[in-house]
Amino acid sequence: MTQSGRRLTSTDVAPERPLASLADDVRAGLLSRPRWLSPKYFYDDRGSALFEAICATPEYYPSRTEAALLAAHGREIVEYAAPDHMLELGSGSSRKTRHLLDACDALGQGCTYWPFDVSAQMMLDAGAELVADYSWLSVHALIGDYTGGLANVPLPEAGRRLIVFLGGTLGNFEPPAATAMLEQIAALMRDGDRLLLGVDRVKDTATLEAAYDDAEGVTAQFNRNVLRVLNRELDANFPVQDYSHRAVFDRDMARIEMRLAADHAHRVTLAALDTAIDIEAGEEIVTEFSHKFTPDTLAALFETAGLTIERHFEAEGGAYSLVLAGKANP
Ligand code: SAH
Ligand code: AVI
Repeated sequence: MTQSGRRLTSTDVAPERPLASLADDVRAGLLSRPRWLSPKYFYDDRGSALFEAICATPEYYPSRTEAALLAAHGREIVEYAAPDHMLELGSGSSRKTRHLLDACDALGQGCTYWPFDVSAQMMLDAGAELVADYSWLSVHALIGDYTGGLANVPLPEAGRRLIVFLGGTLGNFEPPAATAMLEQIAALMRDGDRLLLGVDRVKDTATLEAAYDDAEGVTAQFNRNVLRVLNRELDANFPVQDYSHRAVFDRDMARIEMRLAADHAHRVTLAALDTAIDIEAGEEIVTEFSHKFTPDTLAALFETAGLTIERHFEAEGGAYSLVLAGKANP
């Protein structure tokens, strides 16, 4: 554990089960059809900064819609959950979490904060700002990959827990993995503990596709960033600028599919893998799914995971959902 100031600590969280390496994931994904890459590889320092920039685009409504819900209902959420410890999965910049911390502040609810993210620098920078801004707050940054499981998260035994998973990030899992993730969250919860989950909702195709293909091209840069990560980490030579960004809403699957399409045929060498791949003109690599929910699909997901929805805060027109849940049979 490193200590950078008395109220900010950081710990590496060991995966509970072996995780595939980047090399293994890339071998499996890029050699299969359709070709795919895991979205967790977007988030190096540049990717994390680009995600923040996406949140500031006029088209990407999920972030500001969720922020408005947290601003409006943060106090009620904190009053209801009365957390002693708040664990946030995929916390990123922790920007929206401030609404919950402000509510803790206003209610005199002492609470420790446990952000958990694979993007360490972004989390540590955010943690340093939080301890500077909230004099009562201790931040225990957890560095790791939550797809490796949550059993090794070192939460204190005593005290009520609020587990926070914002931004619609659960939607980046395919349905079986989303259920498994909620089950793992449920396994961390005891009587009186709560989950606060933010998810995006199914809506018209134009709004959804614009949110993932902003006019300024920030999302396109974010998408292509995964190829830069492979170039750097695997000594590869993807011609990054020769891939076009695509974002398509598949209504049957209720998900946005982000892809990168090769503008021309080329051979990519991945020196660290001792492999070369021939990519045809127009060939696509799937880089992210972003599933969207309805009240019914949300209810089914929670029920399967053994969680009961206790409060549901909806944005105008059902654009976005913030859900507070407890364990069905604690
Ligand atoms: N919750 C924030 C950030 C969302 S972006 C918000 O709503 O604005 C998704 C975040 O999840 C990023 O910070 C990214 O680094 C993190 N993340 C993605 N995959 C992850 C994984 N497998 N394990 C841990 N963190 C992950
Ligand atoms: C982090 N995650 C919920 C974002 C989403 O909307 O699926 C990532 C993102 N991809 C493109 N824009 C934003």
